[in-house]
Amino acid sequence: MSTKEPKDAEDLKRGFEDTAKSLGLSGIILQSSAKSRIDYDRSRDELDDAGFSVEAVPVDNSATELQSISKGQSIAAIIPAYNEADSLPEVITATAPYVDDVFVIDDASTDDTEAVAREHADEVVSLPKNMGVGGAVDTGYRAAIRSGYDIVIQIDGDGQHDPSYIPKMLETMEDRDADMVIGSRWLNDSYQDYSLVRRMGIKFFTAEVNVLGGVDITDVTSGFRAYRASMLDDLGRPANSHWALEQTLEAGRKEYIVEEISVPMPPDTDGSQFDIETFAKYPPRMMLTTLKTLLLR
Ligand SMILES: Nc1nc2c(ncn2[C@@H]2O[C@H](COP(=O)(O)OP(=O)(O)OP(=O)(O)O)[C@@H](O)[C@H]2O)c(=O)[nH]1
Ligand SMILES: [Mg+2]
Repeated sequence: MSTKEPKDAEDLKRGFEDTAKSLGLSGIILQSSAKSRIDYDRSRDELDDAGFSVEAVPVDNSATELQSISKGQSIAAIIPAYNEADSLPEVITATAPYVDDVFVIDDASTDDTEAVAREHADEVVSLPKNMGVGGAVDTGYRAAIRSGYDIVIQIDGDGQHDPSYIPKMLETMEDRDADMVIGSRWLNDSYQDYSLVRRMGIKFFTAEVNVLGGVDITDVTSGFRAYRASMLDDLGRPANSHWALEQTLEAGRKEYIVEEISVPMPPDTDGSQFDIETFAKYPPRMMLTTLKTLLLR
């Protein structure tokens, strides 16, 4: 059950109860916030004590297997979002069970992204002007570091990244003692659905980072990542264009351990930043980013 007006919520609740009673049901569990998964066992126990209807008890993340994977370390998800009002609720809801808190960085969207984020996320940072993906993710890193989280998950707000891969990322981080884990579309078939130009670009710059940064990865432009906050704190602030190249190269050169897992990632046909102009500017800007990282970091 999710609605903005409290009065409507009460009406809706009564409506559900009346319908359930008329159907002869023995009780109902109501969920007013879609932020967490429902702990059905505990909700049923509460229902036994409370009567006909009860508010759903959320899954307690600290009790889940996930906490044993991440050894009790605190985890924040950061979601950069620019005009993602349609996809954002589902992304937040699906991410929340795997982390302690979900931060949305609204990059001065012109649609309802901010309102949607405030309804579903734990924390919302609203940027006063559009900063681009690099600026938005860096704002998220700083917010998570300031709040003392141990691990940061970065996931896009457009629905391209499947949050159910987060446990695998955390497991890989622990098993391989990694500082960064990247979700790669090159370790499965999904890269084949991207345009030839885009694939060539990703291939080329990934090879470049592998050679110059001493890492061994397949998908440097992926924005689905897990980080140790201590490493993020040690890296410089990535500039807006090509934050992923800059960040991965710097991490490699500073000898942080960068690992990957396979994550299927369909191309985004809606609202992609990869228009003709971006393609044209891509190679020189990537080169500049590389030089800057090599010389200044
Ligand atoms: N395009 C764009 N995205 C932004 C901006 N600020 C934050 N974002 C968010 O950053 C994330 C990545 O942006 P995308 O445009 O999806 O970039 P991408 O996934 O590398 O490219 P596509 O495969 O074309 O989607 C999304 O969640 C965006 O909403 C911005 O100024 N422009
Ligand atoms: Mg995208």
